[in-house]
Amino acid sequence: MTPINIPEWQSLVRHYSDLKYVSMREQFALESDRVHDFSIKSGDLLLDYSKNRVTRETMSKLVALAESVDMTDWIERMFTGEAINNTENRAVLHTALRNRGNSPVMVDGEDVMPLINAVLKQMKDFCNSVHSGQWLGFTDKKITDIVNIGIGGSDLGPAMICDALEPYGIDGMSVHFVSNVDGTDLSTSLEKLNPETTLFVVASKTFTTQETLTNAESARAWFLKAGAQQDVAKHFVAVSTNAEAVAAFGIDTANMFEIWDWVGGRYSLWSAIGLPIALYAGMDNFERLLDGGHEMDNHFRTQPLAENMPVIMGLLGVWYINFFGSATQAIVPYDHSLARFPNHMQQLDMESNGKVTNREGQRLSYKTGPVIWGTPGTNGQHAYFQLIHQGTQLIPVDFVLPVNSHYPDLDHQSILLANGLAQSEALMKGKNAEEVREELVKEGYEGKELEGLLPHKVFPGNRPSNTLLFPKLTPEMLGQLVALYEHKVFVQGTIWNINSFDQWGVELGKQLAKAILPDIQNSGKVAVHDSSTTNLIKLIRELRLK
Ligand code: G6Q
Repeated sequence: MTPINIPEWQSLVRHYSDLKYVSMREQFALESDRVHDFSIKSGDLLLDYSKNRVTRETMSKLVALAESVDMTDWIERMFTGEAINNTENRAVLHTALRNRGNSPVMVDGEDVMPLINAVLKQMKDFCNSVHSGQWLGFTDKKITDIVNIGIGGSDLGPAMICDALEPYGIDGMSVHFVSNVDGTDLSTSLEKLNPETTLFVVASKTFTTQETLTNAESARAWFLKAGAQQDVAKHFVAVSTNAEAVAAFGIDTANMFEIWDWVGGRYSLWSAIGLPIALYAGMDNFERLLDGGHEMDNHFRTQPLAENMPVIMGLLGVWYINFFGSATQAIVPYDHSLARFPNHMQQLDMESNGKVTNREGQRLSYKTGPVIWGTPGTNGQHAYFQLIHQGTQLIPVDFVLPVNSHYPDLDHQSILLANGLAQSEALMKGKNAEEVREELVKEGYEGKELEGLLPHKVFPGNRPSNTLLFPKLTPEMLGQLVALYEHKVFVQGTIWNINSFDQWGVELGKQLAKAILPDIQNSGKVAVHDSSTTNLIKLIRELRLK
């Protein structure tokens, strides 16, 4: 299936040529109910998508496109455990991990809910024993520091959530994330820690990832400078699908938390990969996160496409990427604790939809996933917002705005919110030449000086954004937000007819480094590479101090 050939896509092509010069500013002036028509609520979460380059006709054409690719059917196929990850012949069931209704979800004739519930129970018991002090370190001291060793999907999601749940952190418990094989990451984390009170969670779905195993081995060597071999069991637990490799590493499989091949790495924070979250913020709060994810799942599965938040966000993205030619999408949370939210979204989206081949294996002739990036507001305003306002590229922005702060004593929230709203308003409206002239005259400019400055102060406007507004960043809300973006990515993958759930590009990186490692470590003949790589290997050998 090639979406660009279907009549609904072609109809959007024609519609785009009519609409590309329509100004949102004028639309707002003419349409008093624009906000009402272009917003969706799911629980306490509001999506205002009125500041987009769309009309009612655009939205109905986009929804018709979603219908033409059988979106509702695809959603159901995912939720019911069909092997929609066709290149790996796997189901895609992150939604089952947060299926709080506990209705059966079948994979190959087996209901996976009992498996999921058993691991949740294991996590709960483990967290209780760590928090109550029943589980003690080798010198009978309470655990105070959790170190998660993992990378990619086994790091970014839980790290982002732990940052965001900082106000919910259990007293006396700290969490650290070590992912990079650069020794700096592990060394600087361990520097501050006491082996007697540190618990390592080695998180790897495959338990073969070079970076994670290297860091885990070095962490164990660090631990063994203080403790003995038999003490390792009290300080190392694992999360994996691979019990054999966990045992071979020396971790007691009784202290292993199972995940399954139908959980993709970047979708795994809801599984035992979320153990550091539960250890840091408590199992209750981890379950509240699952509740939020489940609420968004219910919305996604039951709402009509035209009132379905992930569907609408996904379609708007397609509109900009494939019709306006946008290459990137900014996600800007106006909440400092969401600093790593754009990073997680970057992996989620770019690893899922960074594809050039359709489900049937044919090369695509249209664009797929955008570059996802962003940092918290207001910091971004003093950096890259210049390009979003006045640059030559169209960059849609998602503004993520919690109304209330977890730190209300400092009366900063109104300023923060005012900034977020001001940016989206300015991007939409821009500032035309007359307005700039009026301003400059008021400031005392005239003549040549005024005319010279004027064009530089004009803002084209008509730059799209979504606003996601909610009362406060609770665990439930965080769950809703992450699930919203997960489903948005799936919606786009479905429109583009790609498999959003494999990641051969990541696998390639894992293979390539292993092939070059012997050339870096050994002094013998360098294997055959391109001349640039061979020369760089030789230089590295010369420059290395040991
Ligand atoms: C995620 C990717 C990738 C993966 C890491 C870590 O979807 O597959 O980021 O999570 O490569 O893999 P392991 O968990 O197997 O160590």
